[in-house]
Amino acid sequence: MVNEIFRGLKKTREKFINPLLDLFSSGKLDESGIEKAEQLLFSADLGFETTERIINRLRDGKGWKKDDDVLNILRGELLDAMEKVPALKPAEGNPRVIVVAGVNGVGKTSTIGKLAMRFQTEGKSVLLAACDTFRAAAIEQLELWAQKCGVPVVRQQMGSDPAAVAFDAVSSAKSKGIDIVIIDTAGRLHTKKNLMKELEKIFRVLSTRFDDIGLEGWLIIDANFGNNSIRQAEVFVESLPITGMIVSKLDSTSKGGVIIPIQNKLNLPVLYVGVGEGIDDLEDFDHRLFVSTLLSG
Ligand SMILES: Nc1nc2c(ncn2[C@@H]2O[C@H](COP(=O)(O)OP(=O)(O)O)[C@@H](O)[C@H]2O)c(=O)[nH]1
Ligand SMILES: [Mg+2]
Repeated sequence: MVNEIFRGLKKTREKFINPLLDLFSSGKLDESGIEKAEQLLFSADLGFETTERIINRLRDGKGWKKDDDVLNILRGELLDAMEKVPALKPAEGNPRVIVVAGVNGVGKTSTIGKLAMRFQTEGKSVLLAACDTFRAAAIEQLELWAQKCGVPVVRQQMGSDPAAVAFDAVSSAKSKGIDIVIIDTAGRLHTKKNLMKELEKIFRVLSTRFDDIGLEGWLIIDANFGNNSIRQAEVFVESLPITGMIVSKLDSTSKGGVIIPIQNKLNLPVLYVGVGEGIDDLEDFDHRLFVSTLLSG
């Protein structure tokens, strides 16, 4: 079976692992070869620490290395880096309430549609909350995804208080016995400070008004931003109780390696990856599968 993460990582593999293997199969690993390897690793956005460790290991062996040796070194270092990251502990309580955050355009609303579909196929009932009240189009876009999945949406007028919409949504989910509420949020307001205040308020209102829900914050990160996404993500993680991340658009970038420094720098797990624009284009993130796919040339 061809797994979808394979398709998602196609561009990253083409740009990074194939040239790397070409480099080593061509013969001697001299200093200029090592420099080229270093550039390739940097260009895949694996992050400074992991790149340096791999380069040091390649230097250690001195001279020529076979493809297999290089692959083993890469595999070992990449797995090591990923295994340091803690797994998600889903919050206890009912319903499970997932606040989805991230900058404008990263794929929050689409990912929510994909998650709604997935949770339903896992036998859970789902309700969506349209808390990006900054743009009318955002509410309509969420409604379209909800229709595709056949799940209810709680919404108010454009410009209404997102925390009030979130409160209504959780109240409605409780009265209907719904398992999971997914909250869509704005990625852009007049200022970044306003955005963080708005998101903080959603968490604050939900956690003070409902003491029995399982409240989580998931951050969506666009893989296309590469290493620049890390600073962006830190702003959210510093202000909000983020517990897990989803990396979107793995299919449209050669920077898929960025998942490694994203997890390490933020010390948070990547839960799923987006591999396309369709409703089924969301894959569980399994770090072993990720590494073996990345290195399968
Ligand atoms: N190729 C690709 N495009 C995606 C993926 N996820 C979202 N998109 C696209 O990214 C754009 C912005 O998505 P949207 O969900 O509106 O982002 P939001 O502003 O964060 O809510 C849309 O055109 C989506 O179709 C993905 O995994 N792969
Ligand atoms: Mg949106």
